[in-house]
Amino acid sequence: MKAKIRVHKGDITKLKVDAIVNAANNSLLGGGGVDGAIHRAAGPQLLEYNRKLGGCETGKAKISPGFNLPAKFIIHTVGPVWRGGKYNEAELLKNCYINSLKLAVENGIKSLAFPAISTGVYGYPIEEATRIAVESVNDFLFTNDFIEEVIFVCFDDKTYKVYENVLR
Ligand code: AR6
Repeated sequence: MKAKIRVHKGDITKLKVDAIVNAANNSLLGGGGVDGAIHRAAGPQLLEYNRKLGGCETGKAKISPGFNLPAKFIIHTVGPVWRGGKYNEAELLKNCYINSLKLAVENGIKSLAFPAISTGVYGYPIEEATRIAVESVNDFLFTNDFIEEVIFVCFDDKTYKVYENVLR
């Protein structure tokens, strides 16, 4: 079966999918932006659980239960901080998508939703980040047919328009 890719405008914490992806930081202990929203919606058990995960390197991914979320799991990945583009940011951002998808397959996850990783506080230019997001997911799905649905969740109009353009 060919996996479906779609764009959704809204709050990722509301989605009833097998897993939502969190744009976390290396501590995995919460923060602002989508990370803060996910911790608030999942409840305090998430912080307790993540304390045992021992953090996460940039570009890698770790999994937790969804706790109070409609999603069953949360895949926490850590995007690169944008430092002008010469510090391996593109490769690290690609790794976030690929490693999240690999972890999803390992855990029997068939539907997952990604936020626009690194494009908020971490400052990654939105057009470039979106191209990497879409290409990485497309490449992965081309060789792996376990995943049935990938949703790119955009929190604001600007991000939504960029995703629509890149996907078209
Ligand atoms: N649902 C979907 N997308 C959201 C939501 C939401 N509820 N809230 C924000 N976004 P950011 P980063 C969008 O800053 O750049 C945290 O403090 C947001 O509009 O959340 O990877 C972490 O702990 C933007 O488009 O993540 C790290 O320290 C996108 O999510 C740091 O921020 C990513 O913005 C990670 O920075």
